[in-house]
Amino acid sequence: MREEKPTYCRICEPLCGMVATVEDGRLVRLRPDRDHPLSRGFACPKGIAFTEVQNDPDRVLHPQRRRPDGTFERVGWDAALDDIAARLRRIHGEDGGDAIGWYFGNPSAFSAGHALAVPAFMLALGSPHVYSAGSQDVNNRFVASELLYGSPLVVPVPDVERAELVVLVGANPVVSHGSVLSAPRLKEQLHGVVDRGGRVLVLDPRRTETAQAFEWLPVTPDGDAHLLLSLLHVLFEEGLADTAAIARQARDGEALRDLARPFAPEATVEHHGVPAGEVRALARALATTERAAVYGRTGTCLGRSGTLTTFLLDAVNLVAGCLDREGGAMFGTLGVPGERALGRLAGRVLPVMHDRRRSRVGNLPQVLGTSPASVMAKEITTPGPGRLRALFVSAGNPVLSVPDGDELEAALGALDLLVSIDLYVNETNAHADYVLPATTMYERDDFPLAFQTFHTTPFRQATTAVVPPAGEAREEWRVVGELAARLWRERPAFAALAAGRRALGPLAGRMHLPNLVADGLVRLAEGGDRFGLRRGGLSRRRLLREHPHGTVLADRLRAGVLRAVVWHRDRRVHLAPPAIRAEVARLATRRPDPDHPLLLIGMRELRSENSWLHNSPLLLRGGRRHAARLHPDDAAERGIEDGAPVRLSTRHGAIELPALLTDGLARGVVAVPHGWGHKGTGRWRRANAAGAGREDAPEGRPGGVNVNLLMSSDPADLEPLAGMAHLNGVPVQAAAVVAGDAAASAAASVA
Ligand SMILES: Nc1nc2c(c(=O)[nH]1)N[C@H]1C(S)=C(S)[C@@H](COP(=O)(O)OP(=O)(O)OC[C@H]3O[C@@H](n4cnc5c(=O)[nH]c(N)nc54)[C@H](O)[C@@H]3O)O[C@H]1N2
Ligand SMILES: Nc1nc2c(c(=O)[nH]1)N[C@H]1C(S)=C(S)[C@@H](COP(=O)(O)OP(=O)(O)OC[C@H]3O[C@@H](n4cnc5c(=O)[nH]c(N)nc54)[C@H](O)[C@@H]3O)O[C@H]1N2
Ligand code: SF4
Ligand SMILES: [Mo]
Repeated sequence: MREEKPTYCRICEPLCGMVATVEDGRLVRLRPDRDHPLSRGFACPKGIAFTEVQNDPDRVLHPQRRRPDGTFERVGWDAALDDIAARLRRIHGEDGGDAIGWYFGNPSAFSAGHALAVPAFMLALGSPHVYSAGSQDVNNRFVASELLYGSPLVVPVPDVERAELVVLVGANPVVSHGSVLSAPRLKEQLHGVVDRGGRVLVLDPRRTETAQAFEWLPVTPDGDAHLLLSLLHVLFEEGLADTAAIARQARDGEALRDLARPFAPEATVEHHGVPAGEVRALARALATTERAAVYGRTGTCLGRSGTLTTFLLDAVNLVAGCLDREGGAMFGTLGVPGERALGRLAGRVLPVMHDRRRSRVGNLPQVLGTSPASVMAKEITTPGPGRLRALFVSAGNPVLSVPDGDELEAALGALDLLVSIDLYVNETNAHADYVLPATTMYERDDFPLAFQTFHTTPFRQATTAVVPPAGEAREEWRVVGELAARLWRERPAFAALAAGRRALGPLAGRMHLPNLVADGLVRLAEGGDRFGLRRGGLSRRRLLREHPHGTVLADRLRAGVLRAVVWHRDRRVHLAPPAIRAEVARLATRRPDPDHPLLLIGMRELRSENSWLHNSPLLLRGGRRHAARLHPDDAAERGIEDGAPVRLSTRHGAIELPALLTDGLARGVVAVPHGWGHKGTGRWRRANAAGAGREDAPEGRPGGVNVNLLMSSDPADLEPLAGMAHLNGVPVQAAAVVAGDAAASAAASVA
């Protein structure tokens, strides 16, 4: 039987509508959904290629247990879970919950069940060892929000569809499709700004795909904090600040002005490289354009001052009069009655607020209940109470995604238990005692819980599984539930769960907790039926039945909601908290590194998703290779030739990969994509072989190299407020690899 089922893609944040063709229970094709109100027939190559992930012969379909010789053998679910639980009980008995940890990777955010179950499990365990991709991505955004608005979850999104000026700082939406904002067809919307006579300005060290389509203002990596302070300086000192907005929306405007005073654009140009005249012109444009929005993403998160930088992005929006205004930086709301009060209550009872706990190693603050993943290796290897002995990794590949993967890989060997839930054997769980097979996004009911307030057009869509789980794949929340039920003697919360399951009997197996949560949210939120109080309103079931392609709740975001969303008691944005003042002071301690005169930045590729789509033939077409982008003049000075191997070294490590010379970079900048380095430990056969490059190119490493071997996991090198890894603007040296050295240094980069 052949069926077409509307659903949505969950690889990245626009959540594009998809139509899945299913034949006899097997996914045979994915095509963009023309009837999706927002994506309207758009999908990118990754989304289309997902059929190949779904049906990949390299997928893990049955629980795998490590044999003493390091290979895996198939075991039954019950045997696996019983043994894992027994070993957890032993570790818990010896060292308590504090010895058990969990790292959840990026795809977990796209699964309602996963995102709910893992934090709940770890909360019940009481363990501080909770880690996520967030400390390599976005945790600084949450801390900045808490400082500004009192809530980590209040995050502005740019109202691109009504803006006349959009300033993109360290974001490349033409490739990334937007992040911490959900808007399919974002590229088209940006073109719309220009078509209306407006401007889109891209502040980036690389002339990215987005910069090529719009106006490019090259910036020096990690200079954004200085640049934004200079914008504030000009806004205040030239009398351009929107004093009415500051008086209405904020407190401490004067203190912010004092903070920005020493940062005249002429004094900061050495840090950001943007001529002072252009900084002044940009400040004036922001102040005089009615509808303007400044937006930043990973390029502003992964430097040395990510929290400060993100804080300043919002501060510039506010001071220029663009915050909570149509066409500016706006706030999405759920529309749940008593949203602010409920949020504040949740903030009080759940350990989500900033700095409720600190890491044992490095004394770094937790963000949304998670510690910096950069210290995970040392948490395993540093003896003493609270040492991490058992680790779960779900939907993550930290050996490739966090600083110093070699250190982490070695540390994993010192664990008493490593369990992974994944689609594949990757570079991380290759070292696991158990690899448990996860369902793909098309094998589960779902609702994008984490992204509801990031839609630039208020929107709801839910989906049911379009195909049954392949093999013995299971959803993460069910695995977590099975474990919790087996650990009922260990923690009261688990005992309650186990008792509940027993009381419900066979009914328990049919209860779908994530669907119940999604239903509750849909019904209480804007457009919902409020459990019968609002006739014709939405429930999850009605959403599925009557709006299988999703439904737009309102044409646009509402302006003037700030007082309703800010959690601070005074309902104002706080513009100069002590933590931010300290971060501004810390800028003065920055020193150039003369031994490593270039600056390394990251970049994303259209046909990759971090580390995990390199096994798809469609996405590897055309002989893709992993390469370091260098400016021709920087290369010439060092005798580096296009296509020839280059050795990059930092204070922390060295790698070798082919050079790709391009003048689409600011001078002094080197750009390398992350997520490569498939060196054969993982079981994805094509990924291991990929990345060797063009037929005629000199040897690159098959599978590319792990750029994060160049990054520091030293707690002293992490950003102090959010524990962010320093992955952009890293001082680096580049050298041509001399023939004959090649073999030796290639060995070095593998070691
Ligand atoms: N195709 C594709 N899409 C993806 C992903 C993928 O791997 N592939 N990953 C997804 C994920 S997990 C995320 S978090 C999002 C990220 O979404 P984005 O942040 O939009 O994606 P990036 O391409 O990393 O863009 C960051 C930009 O910052 C620039 N940059 C680097 N350092 C600096 C700096 O110091 N200052 C400034 N101003 N700019 C700097 C880089 O050159 C780059 O262009 O993308 C998501 N979408
Ligand atoms: N140098 C540098 N490093 C970076 C970045 C950078 O810009 N520069 N970006 C950082 C960012 S933004 C991110 S988000 C991280 C990503 O870092 P991680 O989240 O640690 O790693 P991913 O490569 O996204 O790996 C995701 C894993 O999840 C699996 N998976 C996919 N779908 C599912 C599912 O539904 N269930 C389960 N259980 N597993 C699934 C995949 O098979 C894969 O093994 O990398 C970070 N690292
Ligand atoms: S842009 Fe992201 S959500 Fe849309 S189809 Fe591509 S991978 Fe899927
Ligand atoms: Mo990310």
